[in-house]
Amino acid sequence: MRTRTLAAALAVATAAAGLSLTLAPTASAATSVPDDFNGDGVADLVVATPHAPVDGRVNAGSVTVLYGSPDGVSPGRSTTLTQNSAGVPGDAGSHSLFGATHASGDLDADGYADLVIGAPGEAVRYSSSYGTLTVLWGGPDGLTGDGISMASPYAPSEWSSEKDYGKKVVVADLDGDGVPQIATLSRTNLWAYDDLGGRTAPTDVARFHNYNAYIQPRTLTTADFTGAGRAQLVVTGGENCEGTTGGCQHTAVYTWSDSGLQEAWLPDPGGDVSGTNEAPTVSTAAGDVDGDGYADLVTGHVPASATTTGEYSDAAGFVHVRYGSADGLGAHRTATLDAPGGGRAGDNVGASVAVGDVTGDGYDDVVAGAPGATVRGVPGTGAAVLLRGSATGLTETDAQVVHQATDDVPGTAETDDWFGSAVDLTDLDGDGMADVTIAAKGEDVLAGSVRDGADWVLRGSAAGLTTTGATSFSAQDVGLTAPDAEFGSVLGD
Ligand SMILES: [Ca+2]
Ligand SMILES: [Ca+2]
Ligand SMILES: [Ca+2]
Ligand SMILES: [Ca+2]
Repeated sequence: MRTRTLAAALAVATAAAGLSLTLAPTASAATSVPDDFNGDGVADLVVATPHAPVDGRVNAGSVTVLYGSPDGVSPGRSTTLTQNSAGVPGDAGSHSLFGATHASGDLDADGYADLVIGAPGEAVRYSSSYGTLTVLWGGPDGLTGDGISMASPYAPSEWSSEKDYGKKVVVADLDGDGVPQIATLSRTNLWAYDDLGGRTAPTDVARFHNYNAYIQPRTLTTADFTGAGRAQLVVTGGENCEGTTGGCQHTAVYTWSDSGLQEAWLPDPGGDVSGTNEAPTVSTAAGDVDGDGYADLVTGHVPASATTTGEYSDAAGFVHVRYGSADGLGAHRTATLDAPGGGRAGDNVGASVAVGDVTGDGYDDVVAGAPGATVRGVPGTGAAVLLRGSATGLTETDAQVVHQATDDVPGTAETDDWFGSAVDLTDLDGDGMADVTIAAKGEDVLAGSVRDGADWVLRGSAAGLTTTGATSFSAQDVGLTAPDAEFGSVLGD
C-alpha cells in the first residue's frame, strides 16, 4: 500500500477553526438512532427523485422522507420537499438535480438527525460554479424545510470554478471528536468540512483533495475501517491508463490529519497483470460483515461491455469486500462474491449495494441489486440478493433472491423495471433488524410512460428478508404526478 500525506489543508482553515468553537446546543430529545429526523427512536427513510419536475422546471428534484414506526413506513406518514418548499433554501431550477445524493447525521447536536441533500446541477448565483448542498434540520415534527445552503469554496472565486459540487455526500465523525462532519465530492475535488458548530453554513473548508485530470471520482463512502474511533473516507472512480479513458480504477482511503487528508491507494479487483481492465466500481457501502469491530468496505463491480445496449451492461457483475483492520482497509483480507449460482450475463449484480444487519445476529449483511436480471424469461425486470454476514465474513451460503415475481412481493415483473437499481438497509420498524428498500427506476405506473419509478420495503427477520408486511409506493402515493421522473430512484449517497 502506497501512502502519501498531502499538505492539502487550506491556509484559511486555521482562521476558520477559530470561528467554529461555538458550543453545541444542549441536547434535548436525544436519540442515538441514525436517520431519525423526528426523534421518536425509529429511523426514517429518505427516497429522492432528482429528475422530478418542479413548477415547470425539468429535473429540478424532490426529496421524500417517510417516517419509520413500529408498523414500518407508509406514504401516509411522509413529507415531500423541493427547493420551492417553504423554508428550503434556494429556488427549484431546471437540471439542479436536488436529491441526486443525500446523507444524514446530527450536525447541530440537538438530538435530531439532520439531512444533507446534494443538488450538483444547481447554478450558483453570481458564480460560474455549479452544485450546492442543502442541510435540513430535524426536529419533533421531522424535516420541515428549515435549513441552510452551502456552495463550493470555489464558488466566490474569480479564478476557480466548480462542477458537480455535491454529487456525492456523506456525514461522519472524521476528526474523532464525537461530532459528525460533512464531506462531499465534486467532479474534481473531495471537500471535508469541520464540525458546523451550530446552524451556520461553514465559510471555508477544512481539508480537501484535488484529483488530477486522469482520475474521475465517482463514489464516496465513510466508516471507521481501522477501529481508530473516527471515520475515514473512501473514493472510487475511473482512472486513465495505458492510453484508455477510465480503463483502470482508482480507489483511495483518506484519513483526517493535522496536515490534511492522508491518502492511501488500494488495489482494485478484476484486473489483469498489467493492471488494466479492472472492473469499474459502481457502488459502495460499509458495515461490519464479520463482526470483528472493524467496518468493512463492500463494493459492487459491473465490468464495462462492448455489447452494452441501453441502461445496463451484459456483464454478470460481482461484489467485493475489503475487510477492515487496525492495519488498514483490505490489509489482511479481501474477497469476491458472485450472485448465487455464479450469476448470469446481464444481471449487473452489485449495480447497487447496502449493508445492515437484516437478521439481527450481530453480523451486518449485504443486499446487492441486480437490476438487469431476467426473471422467469422477462429481461431487465431485476432482482435483489441478500448475502449474509458471519464470523468468517460475507458468504454466498443461504443467499436469498427477491424480485417482483416472488410470492407476496407487490407488483409484476415487467421488462426493464430494473428492480434493484438502488437499495438501502435501515431498521424502519425499530425491531433491531434492518429492512431493505429496493428501487425500480424503470417501473411503469402511469399510462404511456416507462420510467415512473417505485420503491419496495421488505422487512428483515431472523430468517432473512420476509414478505410479511411488504409494501411498495410510487410517486402518486405521495401526491406527485409527473411521468418518467424515476420516483424514489436515489436511496442515499
Ligand atoms: Ca423517526
Ligand atoms: Ca440535529
Ligand atoms: Ca469487519
Ligand atoms: Ca426492522
